[in-house]
Amino acid sequence: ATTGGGTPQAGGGSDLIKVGFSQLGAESGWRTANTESVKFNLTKENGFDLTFVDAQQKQENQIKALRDFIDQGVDVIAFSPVIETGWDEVLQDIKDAEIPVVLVDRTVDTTVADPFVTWIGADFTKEGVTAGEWVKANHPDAKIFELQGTMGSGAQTNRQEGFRSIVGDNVIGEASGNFTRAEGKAATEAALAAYPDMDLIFAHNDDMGLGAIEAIEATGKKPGVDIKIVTVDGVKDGLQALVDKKFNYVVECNPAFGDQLAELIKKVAAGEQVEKSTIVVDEAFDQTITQEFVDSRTF
Ligand code: GYE
Repeated sequence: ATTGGGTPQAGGGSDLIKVGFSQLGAESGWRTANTESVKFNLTKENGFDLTFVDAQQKQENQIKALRDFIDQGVDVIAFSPVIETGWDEVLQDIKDAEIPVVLVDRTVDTTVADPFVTWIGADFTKEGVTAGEWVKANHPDAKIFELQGTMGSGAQTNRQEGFRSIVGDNVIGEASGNFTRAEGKAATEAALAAYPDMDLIFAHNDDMGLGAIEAIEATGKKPGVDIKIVTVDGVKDGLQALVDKKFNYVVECNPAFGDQLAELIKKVAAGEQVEKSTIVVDEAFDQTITQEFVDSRTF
């Protein structure tokens, strides 16, 4: 409740902005850092009454959380959709309840008109292109295995599309590792057997690349040398692997945009005009980064 000039509002009793945030999970270092950044910025001191719910990478959990937010009559709903489709009904219900939606990180594909007020996240297609261009310039004959993120997520479909627009002809195999270290390892074990001549892995995130390192080392091969590894995210563990020369190239995807999110939510709650999208700016790193740089990384 933001209006009323200090008069207590029904149910709220304060001028804090009631925000329901549905996080999709805790699958990766990126996600953990993103959650920390959200919680660090959406505090009472900053004017927010945050309800945070982790969906454990299950869409049904997310839909339930969103319905609970409608029932609670929050001022703003923010959510990171685990996959792109399947939101039509709940988005329509949120719209009917006249609760503004701020889409965070991943994207939706829906038939609902104007399903969200604003979206903040990274340009996943560009991340894939950046990775592809590095491969094309440095390993033009690479035989690539693509370790995909959660199938049907914006981060997977768009990174794949961007990457393949540059080096699609070099991709000899693909499998999903669901953005987790354990599944990335398992998928790489299977790939090492199925595609013995693969010599480069493009992993859609650091965690799956870190799982791939374990699988490669278990066969006696050298990650970063016998099998090159290119990833996306640039969380501390990923950059450490780059300094250790087990990763070859990392395209950044910065998770620490909770401050920008807080500003957006404030404006949306106040009914102010906001940009339809906010792109979080990313860099890319190769093996020339220093240990000091990695040590100073905050996520
Ligand atoms: O790259 C990955 C996480 O949606 C950008 O999700 C996010 C991705 C991120 O699991 O590590």
